[in-house]
Amino acid sequence: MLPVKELQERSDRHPKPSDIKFQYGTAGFRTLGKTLDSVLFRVGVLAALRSKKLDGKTIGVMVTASHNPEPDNGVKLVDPRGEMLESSWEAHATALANAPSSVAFVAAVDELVRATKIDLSIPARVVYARDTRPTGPQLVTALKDGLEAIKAEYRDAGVTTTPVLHYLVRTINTKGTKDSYGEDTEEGYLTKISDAFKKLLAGKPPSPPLLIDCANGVGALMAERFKAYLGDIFTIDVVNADLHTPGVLNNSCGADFVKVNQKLPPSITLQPGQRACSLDGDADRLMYYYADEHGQFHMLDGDKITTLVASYIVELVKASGLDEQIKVGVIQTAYANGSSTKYLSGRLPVKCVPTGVKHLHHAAEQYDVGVYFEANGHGTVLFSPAAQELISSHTPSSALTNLRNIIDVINQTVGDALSDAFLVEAVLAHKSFSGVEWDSMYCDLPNRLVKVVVSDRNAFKTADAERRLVSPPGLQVKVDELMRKYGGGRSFVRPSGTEDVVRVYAEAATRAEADELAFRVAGLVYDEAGGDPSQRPK
Ligand code: G16
Repeated sequence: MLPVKELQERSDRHPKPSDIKFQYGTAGFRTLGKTLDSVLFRVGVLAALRSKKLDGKTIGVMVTASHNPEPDNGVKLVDPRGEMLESSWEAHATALANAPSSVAFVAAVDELVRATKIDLSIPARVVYARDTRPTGPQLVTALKDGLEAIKAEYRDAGVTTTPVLHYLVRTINTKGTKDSYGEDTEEGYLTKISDAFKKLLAGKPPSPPLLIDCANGVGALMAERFKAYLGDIFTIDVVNADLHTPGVLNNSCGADFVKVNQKLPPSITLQPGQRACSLDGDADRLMYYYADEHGQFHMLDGDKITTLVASYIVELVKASGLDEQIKVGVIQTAYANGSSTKYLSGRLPVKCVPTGVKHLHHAAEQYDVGVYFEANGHGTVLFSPAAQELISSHTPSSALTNLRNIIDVINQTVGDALSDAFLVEAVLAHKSFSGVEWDSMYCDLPNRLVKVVVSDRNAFKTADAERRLVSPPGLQVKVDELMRKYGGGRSFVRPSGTEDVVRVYAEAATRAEADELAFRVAGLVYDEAGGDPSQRPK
C-alpha cells in the first residue's frame, strides 16, 4: 500500500512552483537550484519506485548541474548497472515533477504504480551524492524527505563526483556476484583505477606532471585523493580547486569553458610543450590541450580522445590475436568534428546518435568494444561481457595484459574525467606520444559553437541524429542555403537539454568561415524565434 497520508503531508512541505514546467532533459532535471526543492522531494519518491520496480536493486541519485553556472542545480537518476535512467521512465519523472499539488502528486504516484505494475511490498534502496554547489545541501534534505516518505533505505555517498556515484551504484548491485565491479566505496574506486594505471605505466619513462584544471568543482577533491594512491609513479598538479569562494564554479575555467572558447582558462599558463586538461563541475567531462614549441594553445577534445583511445585498443586487440572475435566501434554525435569522422570512418564502424551520454552509451553497448566520447569530452569505453570474458581467459601476452589493465583503468559506467585522463596518459606513454604527435593524427576543421537565447527552445525539433531541423518549418531550408555558400561547411541547430538556449554548431574550411557561418545561422535562429534582443548573436 502507498503511504498516502505520509506522502501527501510531506509533499505539502515541498510545494511545486506554479510558474515552472520541469523537464527531464539530456541529463535529468536542470535549472536554477533555488527552484528545485519540489523536484528533489519527488525524485526521492520516484527513485524508490524505480528500485521497487527493479526488485530492490539500488538506484542512484546525483544532485549536480555539471557544467552549468553555479546558481543552477539538477538531479539525475542512475539505473542499477550505473547507466542513465531508462528513457521510458523519463516521462514518469517529468509527470511526477509537474503534478500541480500534493494531491495531484500522490495521484500521479498511484497511477505510475498501477501502470508499471510495481509491487510496493518490495524494499527500495537508493544511494545519493551531490557536488559542491551551494544549493546542494538543501536539495539533499528535500530528497531525503521523499525517500523517507516512501520508506526507502538509503545511503548518503556525500560530496563526490558524478562518476563515483555511478561506480557505487554498479558495485553495490554486483557485490558478491560473478559480475562484481569492485569494492563499493570511494577507496575501492580510487584503488581499482590507480592500481591499473600504475601497472600500465610500469617500466615506461616517467610522464611529465599533469596539470588538472578542476573547474573549482568536486573533481578537485577526487584529484587530491588520487595523489595519495598514485604515489611517485605519476604527479598531478591540481589547479582551480577553490571550493569556497562564491561564484567561481565553472567560471572562466573547466572543460566547457575551454571547448566553447577554444582557449586556455585565464588562470592557466602553459610552458612550451606542456600538456594539461580541464574537468567540468562534476568531473564527468575531460578536455585536453597543450602548448606547442611557440607557446601556441592547441585543444585535444573528445574527438581527439576517441581517436587516440580507439586506435590503441584496436592495436592491442590485434596484437592479442583477438581481432577476429572482438570488433571495436565508435559512437559520435553531430558535434564530432568532420575531420575526426572522416579519419575514423576509414578504419572502424562509426555511428552518429543524438547528444547525451545516454544515447551514446546504449549505442556503444552494441559493439564488442564501443568507444564513445562526445566532442565536449564526455565519454568512456564499454567492453561487452563476452569481450571481457575472452580477454580474461585468452592466452596471456603483454598486449593482453595491457588490455586487461586498460579495462580496469576505465570507468565503464559513465564518462569519468579523471579515469579518462589516466587512460589518455597511459596510451600516450605506451605510444611515446607528446601532445603534438597525438594532435597530428588528423587536423580539426575550424569550428564554432554559439548559444542563442530564445523565448521557447521547445519550438526547435530535430531529426537525423539532430543534424536536421524539422521545426520551426522552413528554417532548415534557410540553414541549407547558407551552408552552400561555405564550401565544405556544415552547420546544425538543436535545443539544449541542460540550458535554456538553442545551440548552433558550424564548421568550415577556415576559422573566419566557421565563425561567420555559425553567427549567420544563429542570426537565422534568433530572427525565427524572437530571442532576447540583448542576446542577439553578433
Ligand atoms: C550533459 C550530458 C552530455 C551533453 C551535455 C550538453 O553533460 O550528460 O551528454 O553533451 O549535457 O547537453 P545539451 O547540449 O543538451 O545542453 P553535463 O556534463 O552537463 O552533464
